[in-house]
Formats: sequence, C-alpha cells, structure tokens
Amino acid sequence: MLPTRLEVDILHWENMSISAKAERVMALAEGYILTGKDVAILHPLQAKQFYRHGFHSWSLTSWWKLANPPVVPQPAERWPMADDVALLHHQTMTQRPISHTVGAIEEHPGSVLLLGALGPSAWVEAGTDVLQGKYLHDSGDWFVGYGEERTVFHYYAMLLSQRLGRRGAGKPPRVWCSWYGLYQNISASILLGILQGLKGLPLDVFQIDDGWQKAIGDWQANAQFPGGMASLAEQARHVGLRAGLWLAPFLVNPQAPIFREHPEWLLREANGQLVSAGRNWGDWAYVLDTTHPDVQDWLTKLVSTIRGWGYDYLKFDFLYAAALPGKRHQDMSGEQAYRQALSLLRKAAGEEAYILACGAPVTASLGIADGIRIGPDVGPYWDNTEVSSYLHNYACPGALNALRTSVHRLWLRPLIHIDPDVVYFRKCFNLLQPAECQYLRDLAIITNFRGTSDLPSWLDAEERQALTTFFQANLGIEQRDRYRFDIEGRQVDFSFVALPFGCFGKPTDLP
Ligand code: 9PG
Repeated sequence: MLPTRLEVDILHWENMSISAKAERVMALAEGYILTGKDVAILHPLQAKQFYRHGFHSWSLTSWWKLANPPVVPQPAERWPMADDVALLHHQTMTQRPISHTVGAIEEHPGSVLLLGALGPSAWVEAGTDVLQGKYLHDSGDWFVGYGEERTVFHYYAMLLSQRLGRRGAGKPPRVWCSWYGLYQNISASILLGILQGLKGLPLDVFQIDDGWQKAIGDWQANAQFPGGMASLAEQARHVGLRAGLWLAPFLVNPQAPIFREHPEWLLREANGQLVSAGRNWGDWAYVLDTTHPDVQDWLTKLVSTIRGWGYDYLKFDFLYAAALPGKRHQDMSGEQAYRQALSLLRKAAGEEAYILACGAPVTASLGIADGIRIGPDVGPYWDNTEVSSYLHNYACPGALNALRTSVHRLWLRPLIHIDPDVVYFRKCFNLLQPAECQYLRDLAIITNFRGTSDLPSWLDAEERQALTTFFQANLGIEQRDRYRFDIEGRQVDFSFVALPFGCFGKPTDLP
C-alpha cells in the first residue's frame, strides 16, 4: 500500500501564516478545511493557554495553561465517568494536554487559533508551537480558524451543524427534575404531592429522575411506584406538564435480570472480560453491546414502552457507556456505535419526543438529541475540594465544576439546546451562598435552558415568587468577552471558573 501523501501547505491570514500538514487543504472565506487522519499545524504564536474540550457532558472543559502538566483524575476506576478513557491514558503517557474533537490556543486575550474535527472520534493535542489533530479510526475533515475567539468558535459550530445536523430550534423546555431535591428517595405519593405544589408555576416538564426503576437495566416501576409509571405521566399532563423520565439505557447492573439471562449482550474486551462503565449505585455498571441485533430490539421495545406510558421527555443518561472501547458484535468505533445507538433511541422515541442527552459524548450527539447536559452535576454546594482539586476530578458534582465546564461550552448553543443543570431557590438543604446561586441562575438565563429540583414545600413565598420570575424571564443578554456578560444591563463575570486559579478559589465578589 502506498503511504498517504502528506502535503505541507502554508495557511495565510492577514497578519499570520502557519504551515499545515494534511492530505488535502482547502481554503474557505473564514479559514481552512484540512483533510487527514493525522494533521498538524505549526504556528509562530507565543500561546500560553490551550482550550481543552472534554469528551462527554461531565468532562472537564476549560482553558488550560500550556506550561502546566495536564491533570488526570484519580482513581482510574472513575475515568469512564470523567472523560474518554483512552484519551486520559494517552495524556498520562505523553504528559501533553489533549482535547476531544476541538482544541485552540490563545494568542492574546480574545484571539485564538482553532483546530476542530468536523466529525466524532478525534483528538487535538497541543505542543508549544504545534496543534496536532488525530482521527482515531478513519481519515476526516478539520477546520482551522484564526481570529476573534467567539467568531472562530461560531464558525466552527456552523460547519459542525452542516456535517452532523442541528436540533433544538425552538425554545428549551422549563423543567422540574426530581434529582437535586430528592435524589433516589422518590415514590409515587411524594411525586404526586409535588405535582400539586407545582400547579401555577411557569414550567413545561415534570421529569422523574433516578429512583423509579427496579434496577439499572431493569426499567420497570419499583415498589415505590405500585400503580406503575403511566398514572404519574397522566397526572403530570393533568396539571398541564409534559411527563419526563430518566433512564440509563445502555447500562446494566448485576441485579438486572438481563445481566444473567443475556451474557452475550454485554460489551466485552477482546479477552472476554466485561467492559465496566465505572462504579455507581454501590456496584459496577456494565454496558450493553448496542451493535447486537437483539440488544437493538430490546432498546427499541424499552423506549416504545416508556413512550406508551405517556413520557415524551426522555433524559437518557450515562450515554458515554455505548462508546466505551470493546469488542463489538459489529466491528465499529465506540463513537460510531454510540451515534448509531442514539439514532435507534431517537427512532423508537419518535421525532416529537424531547431527548435530553446526559453523560453523553458531545460531538456524536449532535443532530440527534434535542438537548445535552454540557457540564457535570451541580450540587447544593460550591465545590468538593477533596475530589476536584486533590484527585483532579473536575467532572465530579458541585456548582463550581458545573459552571466551569458549562461556561466553556456556550459556543455549542447554535447546534443544540445546552443544559447547564438545575438552579436553586431554596435556602433549606442548600449550602450555596446567595451569590453562588445567582451564578447558576445567570448561566441558565444565558443558555436559556432552565430547570430546578426545589420542592414547592421547601420554598417560602418570596422564594416561590423568585422562582416564578426566573422561569418567566425573557432578558436581554450581551456577551462582552469570554467570561463577562450583561444581563439586562447587569454585569456578570464568570472569570472565577478559570483553572488553575479558580480551583481553590471563590468568586471575588462574594459578600
Ligand atoms: C442520577 C443522576 C442524575 C444527574 C446525572 C447523573 O458517579 N458519577 O460520576 C456520577 C456522575 C453523574 C451522576 C451520577 C453519578 O449524575 O447527571 O443529573 O440524573 O445521574 O443518578
């Protein structure tokens, strides 16, 4: 076989030239398209910062000081929940920061050079004078842009939408979600009580989260829901809300009957060992091989059943699991398998259903999901320093981690509804300071994806009024620079999310 011919081309901008190695180079008005499995751009910029994009919803996304060695979350058993496992492994070996899909360097504040894949399964690695792009399996296209940060990212987003499609054209829904109030302690009677309390609030969706199922992989109502799930959906509609349900369709715990009944459905490594999606719910979570035809039938039936119960807002979670490395029934890459599996869920759910992808590979979800979580879980607290800063796991729950990654993904907004997770109005069961709660609300105003888990019975009259105003708000927003916004003339500054200085820090304007 002949080696791939690599061309070295000079890419020109008004005030800068760089050399690019690729199989093909094509000029656009706004930058260049490179083609190649492995591409590189050598630049003369004295860059200090690198934009590092995480693989899935919860993965760290932030500007990173190039002089600092990259960090890898500990322990390794948390890796699947934190990022792309192979990427973290590679980063550990090379000690160079690696970004998923798109990377950029900052020349000076506001001016960047960006290298972004126009499809899934790609990494961008940064050296001092080079950005290297690598498609993991086949060759593909890349965008190279240079100039004003938001313009360059916006143009990249437009190209991505041409390749992968876009959804979420209408207004994002306003959601009440059970997770950040009750966690797994939900029951039909508690939720029915909450539905009564939500009457009159300007919401669109009543979403039941984790806790209704018999087991992970056994998606039937448990004993806390003796009347089944359909009656709750009906009650939600009765008070004028769409019914929403959480599930992790690709995960299986050993307690689920399919774990015992269909060992051949589980994703395995080449040596036959089960692929683990990490540890949660007090156990190891395993993964369905979504390329297996019987698994595909099972997934289709599962989603049809849930749609039949009356749920048309589906929060599909832990979606990264379908993209984990493993030996599949049909040979394809992890992200290809994931995208195919998500399309199958979409087909089973119908075009009219709203799909919120969570814990989801970001690039491979575009064009299929309506909304995507763009950061880790918030929590009613600012930061779990033990985990974030000492174990380097910035994908773990907490308001600061959620704000950081979500703020750095605002450029995705033209492609898909972007969910920064819930906001809080309650003072009870909440360790967040008022100013910290305000940051969460301001970000939700900016993304326009608004949700809460506050129980109506926990809110006093003033808090209920504030929540009502928040969900009704239609405010004028202007972005000034990467971190600063004007919301109806009020300045909001998210620069405290920047790493590494923000990792132990507090917003400077806290009282
Ligand atoms: C339900 C929750 C909520 C939440 C999701 C997801 O172990 N982990 O690393 C881990 C990360 C996120 C997580 C749970 C565990 O939260 O983001 O909104 O639906 O699942 O279990």
